[in-house]
Amino acid sequence: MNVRAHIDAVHAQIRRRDPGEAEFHQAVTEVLSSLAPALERHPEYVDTGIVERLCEPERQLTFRVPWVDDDGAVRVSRGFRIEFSSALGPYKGGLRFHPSVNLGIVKFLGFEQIFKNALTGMAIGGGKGGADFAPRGRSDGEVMRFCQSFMTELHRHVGEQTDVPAGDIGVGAREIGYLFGQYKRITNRFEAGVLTGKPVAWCGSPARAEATGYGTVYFAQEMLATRGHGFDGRRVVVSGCGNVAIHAIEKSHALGGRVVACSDSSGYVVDEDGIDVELLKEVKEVRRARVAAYAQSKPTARFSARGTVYGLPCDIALPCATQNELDREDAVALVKNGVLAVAEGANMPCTPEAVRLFHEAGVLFGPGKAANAGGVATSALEMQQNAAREQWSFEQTESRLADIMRTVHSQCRETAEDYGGTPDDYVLGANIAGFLRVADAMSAQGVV
Ligand code: NDP
Ligand code: 2IT
Repeated sequence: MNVRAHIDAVHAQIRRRDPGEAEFHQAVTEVLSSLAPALERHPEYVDTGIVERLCEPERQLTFRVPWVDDDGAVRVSRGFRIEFSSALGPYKGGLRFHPSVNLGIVKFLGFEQIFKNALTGMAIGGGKGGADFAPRGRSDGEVMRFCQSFMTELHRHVGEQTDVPAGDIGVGAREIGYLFGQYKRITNRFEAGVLTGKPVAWCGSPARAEATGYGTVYFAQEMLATRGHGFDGRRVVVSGCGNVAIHAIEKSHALGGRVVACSDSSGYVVDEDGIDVELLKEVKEVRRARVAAYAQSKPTARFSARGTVYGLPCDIALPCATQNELDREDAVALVKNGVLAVAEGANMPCTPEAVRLFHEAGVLFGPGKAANAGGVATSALEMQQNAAREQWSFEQTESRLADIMRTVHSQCRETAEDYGGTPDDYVLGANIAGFLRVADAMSAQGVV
């Protein structure tokens, strides 16, 4: 069969079978639009239905999560776990707790995770999960009861050799702790490797909390170096102010950049002195307050409830909040202001139109599945440490992370060139390199 017709047929089937899953359709379209050169070179992948199989999760779970709030009222949230692909290892990917979570969003995240995890070169399959539960404004007791109820169902589907969740939006060390405690209680097993992102004090990996943000900056640094640039003296804007954003800011500063803005869903702060990371951590992680509280504590900073960080002049932009947050208008502003590089710390934060504008303008663009792969790669290092009952030093783990990011970067460039693109086409390179590793394993394992 003609490759384009094959890709179109897979697309049509997804649109027919999975109506309304807009983010999943978007993620699939982005990957499939890169795959024609790979399938032309490997017609056996067409004959064995690799693409069609990859677009259908091996298993998808939705479940009721009942819990009792502090007023004694019963609440019912909806939980998800999408076990997308186990071709390369146990399902691996985070849990997102956010009111926007639905099947299409979890499937998009799980689909991306397959290729991201393959790119890291580690033995991890792809999965994702979460719930439409909003931790913001909830007491510790409510979050604990929710996590316990969530794990009471999830425990029968996960395991260190089966499926290994971690954090994502709304799930950090606190939630991982409560989830782990309930898993341990139900199973009567201290199975350290069943979850990653654990605190360093009990079986977590040094540098896991930092890994996604640091890795994104390493990836951006590698892209910039191909044009003789670096972070030193550069103006940087970061969206979000959660786990990924905070550590992206920290590493940008360590490399000599100046991050002048960051945001949350209520607005953004500008601080021409450079964002004070310790203050931001205190605001977000200790006080659990909104980003506006940063501006109230810092005389050089101002808060704006309107507009985005992308309207500010900058050399480097690191979107680290959520999907589709950087749209056409933002991309136009960034290009007009002469941005050199955009690296996605979040998953799919740039709309397809924005990505096209970056390509047309020759802006270096690192797609999330490559640029933010350092988080899950360090999760795989955490699994490795747990299996060996070891704990490495921060320096040793960070140095492994830096090596992995350099390899992901060079793999994207080499693959893009090998398959007819320019080396700067990181989207093409990431999609094909990730796909080939998974497709090769699937071919060897038969039609399963
Ligand atoms: P956090 O929950 O720590 O932080 C999320 C940040 O994004 C917050 O500042 C939040 O603001 C903002 N945000 C979330 N949803 C929205 C929205 N709908 N509109 C505007 N802002 C929003 O999550 P992480 O930092 O862990 O995750 C950020 C991104 O990075 C996500 O796309 C995630 O999938 C991705 N990622 C995370 C990895 C990890 O290791 N944690 C690994 C790889 C990717 P507010 O508080 O106002 O909602
Ligand atoms: O999107 C992601 O890669 C994550 N949220 C991290 C997944 C993980 O298993 O560490």
